[in-house]
Amino acid sequence: MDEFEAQFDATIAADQRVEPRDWMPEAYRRTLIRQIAQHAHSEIIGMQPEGNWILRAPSLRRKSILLAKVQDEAGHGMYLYAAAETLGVDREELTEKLIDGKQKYSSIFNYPTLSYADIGVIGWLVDGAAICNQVPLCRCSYGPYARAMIRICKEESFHQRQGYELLLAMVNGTDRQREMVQESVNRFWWPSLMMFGPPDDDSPNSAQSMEWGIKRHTNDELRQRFVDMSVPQAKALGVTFPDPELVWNEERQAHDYGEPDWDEFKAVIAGSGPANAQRVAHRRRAHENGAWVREAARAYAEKQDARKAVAA
Ligand code: BYC
Repeated sequence: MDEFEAQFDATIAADQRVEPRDWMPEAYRRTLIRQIAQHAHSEIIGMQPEGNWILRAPSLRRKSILLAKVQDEAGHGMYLYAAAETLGVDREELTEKLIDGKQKYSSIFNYPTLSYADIGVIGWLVDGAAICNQVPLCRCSYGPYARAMIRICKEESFHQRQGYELLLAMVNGTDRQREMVQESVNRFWWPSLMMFGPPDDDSPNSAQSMEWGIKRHTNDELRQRFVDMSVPQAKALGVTFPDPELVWNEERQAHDYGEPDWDEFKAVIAGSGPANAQRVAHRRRAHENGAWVREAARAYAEKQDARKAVAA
């Protein structure tokens, strides 16, 4: 075992990729399963708040953009479940854990979408935060996760642009449309900052995940990057963030900003957010309604196997 462990340590030290065939410490495998499963669940649950507006999109153009985006999120979930399966877990098992409330998904999707401006703000801020967090994951030490992230990040960039483009159209519209954008930004700013996870001194997993090359930056580093990136974009849109402490710090060459409400964050990830129960119940219903598809696929695969066995 020592020889295997030395090989694993050398792979990490040389910044090379660990592949499914390689030996890996059990805790490394468990951490990856936890993070990749949560990430996959987030993509799938993340379809709900935006899917809520597909039938009410204001034009055919907006509807086709939104449909494409929501379908992309389903695809991201599939790449990620496939990456998790290379670690020896089954997609079915992960889905069961999600709908039984035993595995988490991103806090952000427990907030409701109340207006069409939310579609733009989710694209701009939520996908923007996702890109900040996920681009470094393209260099994650586990090969299948890193490769899935490359494709996901390309699509997330399109998602972010479509959100910003929608907001540009709205802020160049009527006063009422500008108010809708500002109202939505007010609701989504703090939850977007929470997407990066708890502050570094309250993040139990960061140090080990960074040692293993799973995470490349701390939660606070990425949150800071996101704040600095978003401020000029808000200025260009003519909106403000609901944070009186947000100010440029010349010495740090970065923005100072206020503290998110970490009690709210803890309540949301513990299942008491505004939409947790609804999100999980909807996912459970969709899973149950899809049972016949899984049964049919299994029956078809069995029939194919039986035919092959007869032919052999
Ligand atoms: N929400 O030690 P920490 C998307 C949990 S999808 C819920 O810092 P870690 C998109 C954390 O899991 C966005 N839980 O953890 C889709 C841990 O609990 P457990 C999803 C959170 O793992 C559709 C505990 O708090 N992105 O972009 O080192 C439409 C302590 O935290 C959250 C990903 O999943 C949270 N926000 O760091 C549009 C990215 N934050 O597991 C967009 C991949 C923390 O010990 N994941 N927790 O019970 C990551 O990069 C890391 O897992 C995190 C957390 C930075 C999120």
